Amino acid sequence: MKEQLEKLRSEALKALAAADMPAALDALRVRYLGKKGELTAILKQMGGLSAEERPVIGQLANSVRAEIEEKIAEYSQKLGEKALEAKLLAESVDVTLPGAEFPHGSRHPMSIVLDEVKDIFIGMGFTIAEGPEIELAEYNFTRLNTPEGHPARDRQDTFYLSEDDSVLLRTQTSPVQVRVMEKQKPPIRIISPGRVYRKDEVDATHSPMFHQIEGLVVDKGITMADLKGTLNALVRRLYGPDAKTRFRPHHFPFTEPSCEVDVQCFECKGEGCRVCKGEGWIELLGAGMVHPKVLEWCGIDTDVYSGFAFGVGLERITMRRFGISDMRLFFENDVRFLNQF
Ligand code: 2NL
Repeated sequence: MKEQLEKLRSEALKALAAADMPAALDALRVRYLGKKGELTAILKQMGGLSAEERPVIGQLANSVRAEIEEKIAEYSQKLGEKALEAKLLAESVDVTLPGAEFPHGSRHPMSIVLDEVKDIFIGMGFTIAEGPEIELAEYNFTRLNTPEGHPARDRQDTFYLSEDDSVLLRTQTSPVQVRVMEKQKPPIRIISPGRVYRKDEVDATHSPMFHQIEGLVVDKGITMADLKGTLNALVRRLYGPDAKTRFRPHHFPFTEPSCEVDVQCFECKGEGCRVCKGEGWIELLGAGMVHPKVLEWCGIDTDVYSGFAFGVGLERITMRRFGISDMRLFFENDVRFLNQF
């Protein structure tokens, strides 16, 4: 029995030393020390031993068991440490590696200029007003002193959405301002930027969809001087403090009197060149004193209040601002163009 126990000890220790996984250690524990294991099988023969031999063999069996248990504990801890080390190594990150580059977009030139214009007007106490792109002809035309039959309502120029021409894609953002005047008592100081639609063929300076920024001021004692001061401030903020302006008489149905505002050509300083087509001036926007009928139809008392309004094309001022000669570049989304801003 002594030899059997010694053989079991050396076999078990060899097998334990070769185990490479915690599960293998467990299996060996069952095989050698389990209830139906090899050690138990040997001890079953104890009955045939003499009284002197029994305690000697018993002691040896206990020391074999203790030694195997000790080794199992030792190897099991070692295997655990090895597994943790391997896991940490597999999960390790080299924090000194350069980060993955994230491609940055850039702002659209028209967004840049629109934000500038908004800032300029917010600085003068204006708020931003927005409204629907699908409008009633009532608000887009009639309420702006452009009655049925007026040439500006031509089916050739306007995207009508209903057979009776009562619903359309707005041709200007003025209807937004009419809706504000209807609801809000003066003083009113707003700008209304947004998309507008006209049946134009696409070329370098035309598009069936473009962007307009309209402005409206209604208060007591508003005169043409307020119009000139406000629009001069806009032009000088956009094109520099030395930009020269010219106010020319014009006609719009919704303003009286009306004017167009030109800025002196930055290329030739008024001499006349290719950029300004020999004029020395470049047309920038339209404006005027709000027609009394337009105010009255919104319930504003023209004995007390007066106002001025203006409209400017965002594409046009952006082209002038960055020296862009073709409007189609704004809508084609070519990154070689867009990345330059
Ligand atoms: C242009 C320039 C303009 C207005 C827009 C306006 C708005 C209201 C009342 C009166 Cl609510 N006027 N807007 C005024 C003058 C010019 O746009 O070239 N339009 C065809």
